[in-house]
Amino acid sequence: MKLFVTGGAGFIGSNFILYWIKNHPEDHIINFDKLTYAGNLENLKDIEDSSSYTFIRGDIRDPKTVEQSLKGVDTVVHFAAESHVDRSIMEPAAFVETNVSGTQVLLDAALKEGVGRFHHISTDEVFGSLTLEDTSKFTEMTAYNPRSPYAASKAGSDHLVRAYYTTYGLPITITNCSNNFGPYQFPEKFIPLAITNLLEGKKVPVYGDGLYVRDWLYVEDHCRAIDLVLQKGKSGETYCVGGMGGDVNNLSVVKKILDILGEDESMIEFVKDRPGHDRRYAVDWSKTREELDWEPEHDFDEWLSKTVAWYQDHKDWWKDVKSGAYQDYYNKQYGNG
Ligand code: NAD
Ligand code: TDX
Repeated sequence: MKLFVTGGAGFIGSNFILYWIKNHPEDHIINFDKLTYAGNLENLKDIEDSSSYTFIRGDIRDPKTVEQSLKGVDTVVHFAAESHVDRSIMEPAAFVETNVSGTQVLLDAALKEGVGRFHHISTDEVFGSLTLEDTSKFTEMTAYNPRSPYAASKAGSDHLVRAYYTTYGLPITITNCSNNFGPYQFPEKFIPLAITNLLEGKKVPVYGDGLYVRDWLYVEDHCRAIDLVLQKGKSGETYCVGGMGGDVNNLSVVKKILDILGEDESMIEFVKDRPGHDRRYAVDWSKTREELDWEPEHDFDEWLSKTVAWYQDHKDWWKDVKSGAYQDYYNKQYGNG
C-alpha cells in the first residue's frame, strides 16, 4: 500500500510514520510537509534513508504540487494543520488557510486521483467545552460547538471531509482525538512546555486557576487507533479516540511533572487565562472499542514519566526547537520574564 501522510514532520505525524514503518514494513510512505515552525525532519532521521519512505516538501494549499504528489496513492492520512490554540487566538488567518482551505485542496486532489481512503485527523475540541460538574463525555453524536479559531477551523475541515463523502462519494473516515503527549511534541504545548521549562530552571506558566481538564492520551495509542480505522473502519464514519479517563486537571499534571523532576510548587506561576478557555474535555471512545477493538494501553502516570525521561535525554532536540523564532512567540505569549 502507498500511504500519503500530510504533516508527517510534526508531533503526531512523525510518531505515526515511525509506528507505521515498524508495523507495516511492506508499505511505502510519502511524507508531504511544508516544514512550518512545527515541522522537524530530525524526528524522522532514523528512517530517512529507508526505501519505504519518501519526503516531499510541499504546501497542502498548493493544488498543483498536491496533485502531482498524489499520483498512485492508495490512502491519505491527513495530519497537516496549524495546531496550537494560543497561536490561533493571536493570528487566526493561517488556521483558516491551512486547516480549511488546505483540506479542501487535498480533498479535490484525492477525488481526482481516485484515492481509496481519505483519513482525516481531527480533535475533540470541535465539540466545545464540558463543565467540571458535568459527568458527560463527547461522543460521535455530540453537536459541534467549536470555541477557538483553531477548533472552528478544524470543525470546518471535518464538515468539508464529510461533504466530499456525501456529495462526491469520496471514501473518508475521521478520528476526533483528545490531547496527545509523548516524544517530539513541540514545546509550545502544555506538557513539553512544562518539562522543558523546568529543565531550564524556569517556572511553569499555568493559565487561570489551573483547574482545566484535558483527556490525555499517549501518542502511540492514537497511532494504533488510526491504524485500526484504516484497516477496519467504515467509510463515511467518525471514530472518537481518548485516554483512560479519570479527569486530570492542569495543576495535577504540573504537580506530577514537578514530582518526577524533584522540584517543588514554587516553580508554578499562575498567569493570565487563555481567552475562551475550554473548561473540560472528556471523550467516550466506546464505539471505537466496540467496532475496532481499540482501547488505550499506555497508563498516564507511567508514560508521563517516560516522556519526561525522553525530554531529559533529547536536550539537543528541544534546545534547537526552543531557540530562534520560538523565543519571539514565547515572549509575545508570556512576556519576557
Ligand atoms: P504539529 O503542529 O506538531 O504538526 C503539524 C505539521 O503540519 C507540521 O509538521 C507542519 O510543518 C505541517 N504543516 C502545517 N501547515 C502545512 C501546510 N500548509 N502544508 C503542509 N504541511 C503543513 O501538530 P500535531 O500536534 O502533530 O497535530 C497533528 C494533527 O492532529 C492536527 O491536524 C491536529 O489538529 C490533530 N490533533 C492534535 C492533537 C494534539 O494533542 N496534538 C489532538 C487531536 C488532534
Ligand atoms: O502555558 C500553558 N499553560 C496552560 O495552563 C499552556 C500552553 C497551556 N495551558 C493549559 C491550556 C489547556 O487547558 O494546558 C491545557 C493544554 O493546553 P495545550 O497544550 O495548548 O492544548 P489544548 O489547548 O488542550 O489543545 C491540544 O489538544 C487538542 C492541541 O494543541 C490541539 O492540537 C489538539 O487538537
